[in-house]
Amino acid sequence: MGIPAPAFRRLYDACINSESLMSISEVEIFGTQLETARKLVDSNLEKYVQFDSDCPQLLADAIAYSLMSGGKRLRPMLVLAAATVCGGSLDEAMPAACAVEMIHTYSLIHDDLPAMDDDDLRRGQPSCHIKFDEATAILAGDALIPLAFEILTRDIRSAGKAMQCISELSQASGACNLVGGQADDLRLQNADIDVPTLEAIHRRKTGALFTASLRMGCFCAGGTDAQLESLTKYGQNLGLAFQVTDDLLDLFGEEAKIGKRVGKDTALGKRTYPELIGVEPSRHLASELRDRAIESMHSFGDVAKDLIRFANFVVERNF
Ligand code: GRG
Repeated sequence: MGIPAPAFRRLYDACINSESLMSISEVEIFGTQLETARKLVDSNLEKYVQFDSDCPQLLADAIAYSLMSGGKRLRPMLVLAAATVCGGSLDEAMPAACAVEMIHTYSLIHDDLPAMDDDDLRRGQPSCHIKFDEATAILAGDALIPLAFEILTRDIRSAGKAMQCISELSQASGACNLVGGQADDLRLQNADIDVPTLEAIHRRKTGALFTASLRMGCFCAGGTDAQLESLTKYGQNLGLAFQVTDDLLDLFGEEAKIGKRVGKDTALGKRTYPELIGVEPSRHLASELRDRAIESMHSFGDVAKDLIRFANFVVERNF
């Protein structure tokens, strides 16, 4: 093995430092796949942010700054992996992979704004409104939303599949999911909430985009209803496992590794799983949700290996 690329290095550290369910060779394989997929997604995203001269340079720079600033590309990877397990190609799923990353990036830009979570650091770099200014950051986020739907409309070759993806992504990012989850997250800061309320926030704020990524991959590949149902279950459990892990990282993570401020949730009065149910029960819950996600992959057989590795990675990551 050569010198590991940064994301691979961090994955490798994460797995050998913990009681990993992945063997070292599995980590090596998955790490290489992660890097390869990330580069492929990045090169496609890069093409989508070449605007013509009607787009003001400052706006184009802010969009490219946030989109190309080294995200893990987990949602695009889910799109591509779901398409693969359903027998489709990476090419036909790539527009959906890029579109979901654009929606995710817009949500991060807006989430970092002073009116929301007021964060000055994102992906290890100054947040968009710190690097540029608040108005430019709002507009950069705004511009990513129609761009995502433009790509789905134009670049998914079958009109039927394009419609399925547009419907899926618009629902997952709308008032009853991403935006609604965010609204409740802000509204309920410092409130005395219970576990079902916390779960409902995360299901909408985080889980919906994970699930939509998998479902879009399935649509692009022309998957069956049974495949769609299994991928949906996987996404719902994985989305929550991701969030419980994120809460633990907010407590125990290292700023340099996770690329954002540690302890921010508590400082903002946000309720987290460790706070509501305790640290060890949170770790246990994350593993249980991961196991449930993996269980729904069994019907796919060997071809679902990547999604199983992915689920292990989500709860074992340290970034
Ligand atoms: C502004 C409508 C709107 C929504 C914002 C995304 C979001 C909702 C809030 C971000 C705060 C947060 C910590 C959410 C929990 C999970 C999450 C989305 C983490 C970031 O996703 P990663 O780890 O990020 O995939 P990268 O940088 O790797 O893309």
